[in-house]
Amino acid sequence: MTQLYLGDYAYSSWSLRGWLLFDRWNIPFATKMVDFNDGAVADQMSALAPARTVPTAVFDDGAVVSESLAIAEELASRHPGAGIWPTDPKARAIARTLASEMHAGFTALRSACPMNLRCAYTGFEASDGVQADLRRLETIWDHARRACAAEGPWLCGPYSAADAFFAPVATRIATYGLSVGAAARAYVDAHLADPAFRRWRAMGLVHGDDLPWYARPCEQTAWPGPAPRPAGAVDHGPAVNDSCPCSGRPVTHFLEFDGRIYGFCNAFCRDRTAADPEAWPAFMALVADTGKAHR
Ligand SMILES: N[C@@H](CCC(=O)N[C@@H](CS)C(=O)NCC(=O)O)C(=O)O
Repeated sequence: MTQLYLGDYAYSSWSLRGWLLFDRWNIPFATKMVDFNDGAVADQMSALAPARTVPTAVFDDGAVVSESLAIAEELASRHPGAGIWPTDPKARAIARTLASEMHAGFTALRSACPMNLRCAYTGFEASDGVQADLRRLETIWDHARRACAAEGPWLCGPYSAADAFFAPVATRIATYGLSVGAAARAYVDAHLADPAFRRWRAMGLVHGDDLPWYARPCEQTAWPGPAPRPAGAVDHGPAVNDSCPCSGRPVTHFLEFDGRIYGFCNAFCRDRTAADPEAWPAFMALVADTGKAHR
């Protein structure tokens, strides 16, 4: 199975792009985490040199692909029916153009506003460079939507790799309270509500330390996306289920949600579910089945 090397769920914007390219299209992979609090990424990945950044995908044939745009293209070639790029040639060309521009640009926004999925700020002052990046984003997003006659929330028709590339940009606009027009705001909101993004963020809320070098000296405000439904870890069962909804393995860790106790096979599985229960389809299916059984 493809091994996908990822950095921190809360802070690694390129890792989020790489992960979405797999998760959004249900392409199987095994996660290999690099710890941003444990020295240089390149050192932790020395076995894969010259790769030195995350995400890096190692395919079954040994190909090491360490640029997120190349991961998108490789996945599209290796899974031609998946729909990673739009099927319509014109929409595909536009999606590729947008993803490439994202990959190469928006440096003012990227350096002033590092992705941080653990908090949101008020009072952040956007520099002229950041504002210019925002105007450019609005221009190319509007162009894509018009040229592709996109009817849903995404840029080029159905969700494509171009949208995966802009997911971390959307979070920056939301969490730094950056000013954009209504169409761009709706696009940002679609990303924040996307279940795949919510799963990634749920993992970011519970895995790893707070990394102070990503913090900005601004007042914090509430998370700008959908509020997760409340759930919390508990010490003991019994749980309504014997096997973990994530893995099928026997339950060892417990979570209370909506008045019932559910079991999981490890603390991470439980905690990421507690962080945003509705983002995890297998868990919500278990909740629905349990509800039916008790009716
Ligand atoms: N061009 C690369 C950029 C990847 C990148 O810069 N990843 C960051 C994490 S978000 C990283 O690994 N940084 C570690 C370092 O530069 O040492 C891509 O498209 O994947």
